[in-house]
Amino acid sequence: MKILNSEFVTSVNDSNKLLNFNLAEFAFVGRSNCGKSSLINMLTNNKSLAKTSSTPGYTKLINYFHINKNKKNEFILVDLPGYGYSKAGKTINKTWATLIENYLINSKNLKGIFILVDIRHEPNELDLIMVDYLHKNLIPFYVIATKSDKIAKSKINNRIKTISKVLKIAFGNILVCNKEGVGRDEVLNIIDNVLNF
Ligand SMILES: Nc1nc2c(ncn2[C@@H]2O[C@H](COP(=O)(O)OP(=O)(O)OP(=O)(O)O)[C@@H](O)[C@H]2O)c(=O)[nH]1
Ligand SMILES: [Mg+2]
Repeated sequence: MKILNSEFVTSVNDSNKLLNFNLAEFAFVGRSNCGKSSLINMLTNNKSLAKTSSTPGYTKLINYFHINKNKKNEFILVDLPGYGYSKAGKTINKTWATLIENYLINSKNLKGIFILVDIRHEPNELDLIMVDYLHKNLIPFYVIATKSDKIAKSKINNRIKTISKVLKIAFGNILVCNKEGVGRDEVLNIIDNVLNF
């Protein structure tokens, strides 16, 4: 699938203000700093689309991006706040969790979630809660191991095995990505298949 244009629409900090574009929507979730915003930029070939930062807890709002506006294969990508950022404090973390949960429950056009995990780290309790939650609520999801350039190629398979074991997701169902473009075609293919189902 070709990405012909991409634009930031708006940020939302209140789950009563979720937007409805009447377009298929795909969202990115995962721990703070796992690479959600960078992946959106990689997929759209637009480095300045989603703001990224080496400081964890950077994305605090729900950010909507309109992709292929007025073109074939038009859709929405959604950058969600990362979970589990310890320094944010309990109250803020709870606000984010509520925002994410309300988004997941109330987004009428949500067609798929990408759960991102940093390939270097074992998925934690919060990742497991997310997988469980999506399973229980019958929300289709895909797991992506990010930042594959940060480890030796020879170690990738072992890391994927660990992630697969911890999350109880089949090895072959975990995509490998990095911000330089690895995994781009695979992720866009998933979106393409959903759009043209
Ligand atoms: N080497 C490498 N660094 C990456 C990759 N993806 C993200 N990063 C870096 O990791 C840091 C966090 O990336 P973000 O995309 O901002 O992560 P995020 O998940 O959006 O973080 P929050 O908004 O805080 O939840 C940034 O410094 C990125 O440059 C990757 O594939 N490879
Ligand atoms: Mg971010």
